[in-house]
Amino acid sequence: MYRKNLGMHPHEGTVYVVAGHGSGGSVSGIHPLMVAQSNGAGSCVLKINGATLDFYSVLATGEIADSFQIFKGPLSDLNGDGVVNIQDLLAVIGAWGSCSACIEDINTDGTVDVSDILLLIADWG
Ligand SMILES: [Ca+2]
Ligand SMILES: [Ca+2]
Repeated sequence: MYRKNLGMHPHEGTVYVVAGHGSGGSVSGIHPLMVAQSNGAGSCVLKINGATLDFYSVLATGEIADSFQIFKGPLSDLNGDGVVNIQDLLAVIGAWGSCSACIEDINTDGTVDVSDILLLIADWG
């Protein structure tokens, strides 16, 4: 699952996919933005279900060469289950106080406190 860095706003963050599946061939070098590359023939599949996007790089043999998942939901959904409920609230309470780069610090001000609970309550459900 891709979870963007803390401190980024809802419209920030990018995942790049270069989907150039062809008939294979030779490729030399790697683009600086690319973490990995594959020369195998195949296709890319996007499966979108509600707030979840699943990406699969499927080779011609049917083998899944790579995959990732993006969940686009409220930051208050700390466990990524698609709802903001008591489990997320308990996680905030459990991380109460000074907190550096933790997901419970919903407003990313360096402290888990009542401000984060108010944001969580606003996203409840
Ligand atoms: Ca949740
Ligand atoms: Ca906070």
